Amino acid sequence: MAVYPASLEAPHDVTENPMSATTSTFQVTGMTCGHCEMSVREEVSEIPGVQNVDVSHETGSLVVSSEHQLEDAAVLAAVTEAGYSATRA
Ligand SMILES: [Cu+2]
Repeated sequence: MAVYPASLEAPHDVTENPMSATTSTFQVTGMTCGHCEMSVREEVSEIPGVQNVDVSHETGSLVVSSEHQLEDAAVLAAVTEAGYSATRA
């Protein structure tokens, strides 16, 4: 499990439903077009357990659906790998 600084709000607005995928939302900075979205989607899709990636360069939102709770660090690292930076939304 990831450890969060005490100064941050609890990171989960995750809907815990055992019958459906877990969804995590992140805020990505630096994306300017559809190609940026594609880069982020490709990298994040490679994380084991990821089922769906929704990303918008207009809002900077990144919504990751997965079969189990992902490590935030894995998603943030994938976004960094794509060339952008993200924070947990
Ligand atoms: Cu772009």
